[in-house]
Amino acid sequence: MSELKKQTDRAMAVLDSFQIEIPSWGFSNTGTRFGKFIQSGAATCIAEKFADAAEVHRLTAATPTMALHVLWDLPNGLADTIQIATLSQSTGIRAGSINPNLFQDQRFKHGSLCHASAEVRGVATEHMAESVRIAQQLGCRDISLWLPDGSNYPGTQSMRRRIAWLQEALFETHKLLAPQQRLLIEYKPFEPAFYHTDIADWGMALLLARSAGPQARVLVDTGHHYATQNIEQIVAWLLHTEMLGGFHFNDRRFADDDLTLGSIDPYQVFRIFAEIQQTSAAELSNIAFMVDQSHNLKPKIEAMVQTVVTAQELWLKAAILDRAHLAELQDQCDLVAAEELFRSAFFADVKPLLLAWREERGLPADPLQELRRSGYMERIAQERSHKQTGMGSYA
Ligand code: PSV
Ligand code: MN
Repeated sequence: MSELKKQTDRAMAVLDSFQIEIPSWGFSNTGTRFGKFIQSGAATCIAEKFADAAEVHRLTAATPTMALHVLWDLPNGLADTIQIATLSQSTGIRAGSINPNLFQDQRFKHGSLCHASAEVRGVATEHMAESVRIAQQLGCRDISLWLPDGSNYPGTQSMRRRIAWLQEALFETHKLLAPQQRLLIEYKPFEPAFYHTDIADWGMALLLARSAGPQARVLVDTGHHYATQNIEQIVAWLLHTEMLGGFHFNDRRFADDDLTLGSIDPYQVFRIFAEIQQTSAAELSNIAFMVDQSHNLKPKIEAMVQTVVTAQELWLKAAILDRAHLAELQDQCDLVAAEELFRSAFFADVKPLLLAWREERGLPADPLQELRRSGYMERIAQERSHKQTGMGSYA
């Protein structure tokens, strides 16, 4: 078999198995804290979110699941799972991770699972339980928790007592998981609180996951780090300790900017992917790849397709890295040769391989161009423009 044929076959398998979950909130009108720009084609209901997700999957064949946020997508909780299951059937898009929402209820102003009041902690813990029930009803593996709790001013909260409350709540939630389910714990060092957040970094998330129980793992959102932090090293540690549950991908320059994956620093995504690809296929299936972006300025579906295609390209670049050769060069401490080998995979043009895969799988050669050609965006803009009610202003 020729080298080229071998490489192409391998690329086919790599792309076949690469799937990335897209978020329901990436299709509706969202904004910055200064305001919203309303898009006439933005999804206005859960049915439209499923339709848009199906369009992304039709074009890329890489997004069979959509993450759901409980209060945004299932405002009536468990009762809404019937509608979700029907939409899932009709669109072919499965419900993905279930995201509890502990940041909208007025009672959570000073915290949810970490609130000083046992009564409020109880309300939050019950929301976690409802999220587990929703996930069970929909056959979803992951309950993906991001905790907005924290404080803005030194001395106003006991960080220490809050650790214990949080451990207890996560332990209680973990008890409810079915055997194949997981609790993913996402960390973030800022926002909405700015003095301390209760799960500020991967170390805290790891310790909390450990104390919650064996089905808890850490979720890495690439936008949730201090500037210059070495995210691939965090990934290496989490892989090594078998505690990596998944990712929320997005790009940033400053904070949690929600920019398109790879738009600012594609090399960082490559480095993360290269780290992940050193794991076994079994371990890989335990890592949930998800996008956490909601585009305020770019057209939403275009931005999502652009994201997925970029992820596929970078994943493929990481896959063609000659790992065995790299290991030899590392052992020899041949710095320049090792770095060049690493960089050459990043700079390789994988577009022909992606194109070959798309042709073989009967997919559009250029998903973005096909999206424009299909007229989908014009159609939804026409159908939905009169339904856009979102307020544009901040205050
Ligand atoms: C918080 O910034 C976060 O990353 C969490 O994952 C939330 O669920 C999501 O964003 C909401 O947009
Ligand atoms: Mn996130």
